Amino acid sequence: MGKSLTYKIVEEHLVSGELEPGTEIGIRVDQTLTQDATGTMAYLQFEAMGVPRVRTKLSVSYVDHNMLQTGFENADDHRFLQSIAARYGIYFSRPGNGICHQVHLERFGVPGQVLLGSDSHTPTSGGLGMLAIGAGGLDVAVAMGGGPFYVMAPRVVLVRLTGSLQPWVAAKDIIFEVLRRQTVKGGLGKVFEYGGPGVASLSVPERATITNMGAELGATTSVFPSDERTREYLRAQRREEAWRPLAADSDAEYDEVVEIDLDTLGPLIAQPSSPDAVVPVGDVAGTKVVQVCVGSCTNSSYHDLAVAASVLKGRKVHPQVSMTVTPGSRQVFTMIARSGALADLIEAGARILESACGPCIGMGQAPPSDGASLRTFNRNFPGRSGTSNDRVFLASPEVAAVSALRGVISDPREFGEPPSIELPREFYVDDDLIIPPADKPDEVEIVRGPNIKPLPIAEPLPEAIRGKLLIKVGDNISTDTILPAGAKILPLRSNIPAISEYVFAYVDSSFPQRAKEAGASMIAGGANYGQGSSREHAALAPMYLGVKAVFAKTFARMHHTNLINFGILPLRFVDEADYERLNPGDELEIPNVREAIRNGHEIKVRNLSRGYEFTARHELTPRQVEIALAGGLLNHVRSSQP
Ligand code: MIC
Ligand code: SF4
Repeated sequence: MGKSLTYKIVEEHLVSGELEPGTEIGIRVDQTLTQDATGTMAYLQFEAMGVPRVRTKLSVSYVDHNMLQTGFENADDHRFLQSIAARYGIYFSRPGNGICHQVHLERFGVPGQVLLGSDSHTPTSGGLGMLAIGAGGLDVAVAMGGGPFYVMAPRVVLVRLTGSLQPWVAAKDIIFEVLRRQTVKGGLGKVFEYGGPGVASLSVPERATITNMGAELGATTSVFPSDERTREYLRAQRREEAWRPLAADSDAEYDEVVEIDLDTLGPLIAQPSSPDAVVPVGDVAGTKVVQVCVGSCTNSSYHDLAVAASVLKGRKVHPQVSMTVTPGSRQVFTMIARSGALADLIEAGARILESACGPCIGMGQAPPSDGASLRTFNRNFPGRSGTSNDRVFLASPEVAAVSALRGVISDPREFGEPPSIELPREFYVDDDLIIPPADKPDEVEIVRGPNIKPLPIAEPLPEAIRGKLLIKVGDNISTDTILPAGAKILPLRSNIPAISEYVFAYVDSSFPQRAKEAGASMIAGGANYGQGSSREHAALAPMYLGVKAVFAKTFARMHHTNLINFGILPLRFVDEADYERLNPGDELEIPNVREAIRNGHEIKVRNLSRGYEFTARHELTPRQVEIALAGGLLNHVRSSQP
């Protein structure tokens, strides 16, 4: 039987376990990336491990999220990150150089290598044939120290593309179609591997849009073959030597096959407030929009911005619409400036933002009350834009640009001739904003501002856990709900005591206070609890507030790992009726929990307030049981050091 591309790359990197779906494997990591909002913690953790220099082939630290400098915090963090990078052998991509995923694709991604990044959209580099996986900062810190990355051996889904994209239909519509069919829960434990004759028609930036937004499936990652298009892209980046051809065997077998005929695919749109609430654009055409944003790591390539510019050229953005455009990198910014596309955007009335995440993470440009916003981004979880009760639609740059002119959501096929964009044969290459590590690392002083507080560490798991159930939430709760981002909260990412005041801020602002009063507490959630971002703060801050266990119907992959890494037990309801029976305020007890998690997967939980017992289940691997017993990964790593 032939092999999938995914398994070929995994096999080349396998250091422990067997390729049996659902069992844990350890893989060697070639490259890591961090961004500033997760990076400060990741580097504090790396420092705590006492490793003198990164042991990867390449590690890059980006600054792209916390860009607004409304106080000293973000600027201080940037200096800390720059000094840490110089000291420990890490490349530092300065603020202004671009969004981590876009820059990594352009300048560092290597087909066939494994990339681990402390950001859920790390799979962007899967567009180049990398196995690129998002994880919590602590897992990335361990990988920087030379440790393997542990993950469940995935099931592999072939997304077989036939035909070619029709005018006005974009790569974004392909991933929307996958999301429409598979939903935000459908990707758990799976890698989405793209193949079929339609692949050759897609450029690397288009492929990267698809693998980027594959994160919204909850998938482990997504990957494209490395072919002549990949070679062409790397050549344009003056990195052809990084190319190697990679593909699945022609007789490869897959766990599942999804067929998409590009000839029949039309423009799609995700409605508020979930990336899988996908319908044809025509279904919501005519809906008034007051904001249109083009950018984010999903759609900020030269191609994306050139498409928007060519639609807007010689026309004006609708007077009721505020339109922003964000180039994904300095490379893209320079290229649209040189090609004239930037002038077309400015003349049309678009507001040009610096190369960063910006509105995607609520760093400015929160939409007005009751106004719909249309964005080319990847996520529209409730409140993520920075406005509560927001109404955010997600769509391609084509749909966004046409809608910005008309002031209402529009099917671009009614607009006329589609833009025809040729990718330049050579991209603008200038790595001056990427600072290599210091030649004399011992002389580098780490700069620590007052916002950088020491890492809180959990206690080893006690013999029994007892605590109050503080909150019960529904299905698909994202980490944006557990610990929101945005311009006000993000600057506190390196200060856990301060950021913990915002846990569940938009759904129950009394949570932090009640958690502190309770001393020990628990949380109950529905299916796919903790979807979305990799932010380990959504585990760290609850841990700091005394949360000991989270019960849920199912967990999203990264959050499940983050909870274990920070000493909180993730437990699944065996019988979903037990979710219904629990009430906030109930006093719960897990007796003999240390013994119970060692001896099996079933855990008895007592509801002391209402006098009944129910069974929950843990899905920790034997290695994770040891981590949980130690009170988290840092304790575990330390206790296993000689
Ligand atoms: C996001 O898109 O939600 C983020 C902000 O990039 C996060 C990381 C973070 O919370 O810092 C992610 O995707 O992992
Ligand atoms: Fe940044 Fe948005 Fe991409 Fe996250 S999804 S890395 S916030 S651009």
